[in-house]
Amino acid sequence: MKKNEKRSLDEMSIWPDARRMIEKAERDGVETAWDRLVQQTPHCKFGESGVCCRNCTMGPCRISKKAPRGVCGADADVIVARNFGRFLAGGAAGHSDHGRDCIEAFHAVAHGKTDEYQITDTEKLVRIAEELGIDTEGLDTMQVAKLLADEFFQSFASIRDEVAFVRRVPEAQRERWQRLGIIPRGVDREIAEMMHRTHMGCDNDAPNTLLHGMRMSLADGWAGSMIATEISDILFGTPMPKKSRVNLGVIKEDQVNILVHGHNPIVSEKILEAVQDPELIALAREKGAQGINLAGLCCTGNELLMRKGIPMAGNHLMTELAIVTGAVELIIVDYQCIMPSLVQVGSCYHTKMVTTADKAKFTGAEHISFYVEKAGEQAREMVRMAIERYPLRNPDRVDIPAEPVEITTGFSVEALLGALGGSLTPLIEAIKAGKIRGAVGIVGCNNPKYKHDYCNLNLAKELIKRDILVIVTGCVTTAAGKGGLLMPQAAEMAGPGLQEICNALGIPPVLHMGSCVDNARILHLAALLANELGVEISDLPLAASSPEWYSEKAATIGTYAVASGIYTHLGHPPNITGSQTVAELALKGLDDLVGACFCIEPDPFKAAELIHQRITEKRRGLGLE
Ligand code: SF4
Ligand code: MSK
Repeated sequence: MKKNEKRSLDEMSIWPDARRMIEKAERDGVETAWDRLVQQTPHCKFGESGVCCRNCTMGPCRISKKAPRGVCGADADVIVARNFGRFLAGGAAGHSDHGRDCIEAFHAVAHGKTDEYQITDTEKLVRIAEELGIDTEGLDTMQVAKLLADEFFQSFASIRDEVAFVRRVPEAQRERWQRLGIIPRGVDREIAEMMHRTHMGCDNDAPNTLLHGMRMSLADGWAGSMIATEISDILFGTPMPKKSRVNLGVIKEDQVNILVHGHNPIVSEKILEAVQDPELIALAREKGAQGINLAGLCCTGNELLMRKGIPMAGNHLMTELAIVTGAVELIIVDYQCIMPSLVQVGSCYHTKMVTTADKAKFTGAEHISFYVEKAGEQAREMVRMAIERYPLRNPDRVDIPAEPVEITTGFSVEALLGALGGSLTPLIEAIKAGKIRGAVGIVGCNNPKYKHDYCNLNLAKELIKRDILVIVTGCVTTAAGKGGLLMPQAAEMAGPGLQEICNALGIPPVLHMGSCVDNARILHLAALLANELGVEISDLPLAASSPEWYSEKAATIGTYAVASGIYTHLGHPPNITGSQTVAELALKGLDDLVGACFCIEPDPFKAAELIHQRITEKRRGLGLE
């Protein structure tokens, strides 16, 4: 894009609800991400290729042909690897700090410090505890929970040689990691070590920095994220298949609308309880509304959708547009992927934003420091705040642009096993018979540099046509849902083999497996399949993709997928193209080391072909072609 080049509406988003709200935003004088992208374009080439270093005050240094080394002597390889290492550290820290917050809440429940939350899935609690070597014989629920909370805390520290869930990884793969020196130890240790290595004068060997990038990302996938997922299931229930709805049409004109946004379900689960409080519903009626409507955005939305079937208003690029409907009273956020602009967009309407995490305050928003000990009272306070704002809504500025689309959600690993009759055998048989050629996890975000959801949706459609089962998480969920792919009837769009299996099991060809941290469910499923077949994950006909990614977390997810042996497609490269060494390692060299690498392809149809080829190679390797 050149500077000041504004794209047409059709080029901005594939969705009618988004386009109508972008037009309304323009009319209402509201600036959106698409406007700001124009202001920021063209982007700095040094930054884009990763060769700008700000790691010390002898610089900042920018590498070019004329100046191939920074003041300290670091070349493009070192600078790109360090920048990428820190980028990955941001992602690993985000997921893992979320995981830590979950352990703290779980610890508080186990130690009786709060009765605001309960252990909902005791069967899973005991199963996970036993899986991690805890002897549960004769212990009551809270005793098991205390031991499991301590065990999880250990995965963040430096005291162990490996994080707890490494035991899920196939033996041969663990040996490979051992040889490479990338078995993840404690999450905090790996992140701190990356910050240390990338300080001026430490790790000045790009491949060595990248190896640690993989180790740290593995700590995210197999510990920080996996722990977040497993604890959330234990506290709030393991997701099971259920129906819900998606798009801006889930916002209701005649109700008090509350949107929850961010990633961690600890706040939003209590908001869900509060909106069902009869006193608050009566108060909403007093104010003239028909009731209180709760809907989700991004991954907090995914958490509530998976477990409770709460409808999803939209993904990353829909967050500003949801407010532009003029019908949202309150947006309650926790952390990650929340555009700071939401405060300004809200101020153009009557929408108030409430922040709840002390580590994620937004200037201009109201802050409520959320404590698990008084979660219920605080949640009710927020819902009351939303109700009080309902009379401030201007009906003339309300436009809810779509009818909701039906979706099916809730495919945890446990739910999938349930649908398969309790074992992976039917899935493995279908893969062996070629009815399902393989599986691909399409994960991640939106990015206004792309036509919104064009790649997310078309890649999923193209893969299912080729009999490749698709699993979605994060913001791709909304794309797949709006495109009708999350319903069993979507089997009609799949190839004949996948269609037959979906029809037999009554499942859609695209399965919703959760939020960003729930990519750990995909890792777990891959490990179960590999263990069942006695191979490494890298031998399986699997791939991952993040077509429209934007965040540090998405890069870390991609890196732990690759390091775990899963070929990973990205729509565009991270900022590493300024180093041939780093780029070649990511796109090729890693294949020899960990059995998988990245591939870059902005066109979803070409990407489907690349993924298909890779899956065919893997099938051949297993003697299935
Ligand atoms: Fe420049 Fe080296 Fe300092 Fe980076 S660490 S800013 S390359 S002198
Ligand atoms: S919210 S990381 S935009 S998926 Fe998880 Fe969506 Fe990507 Fe954030």
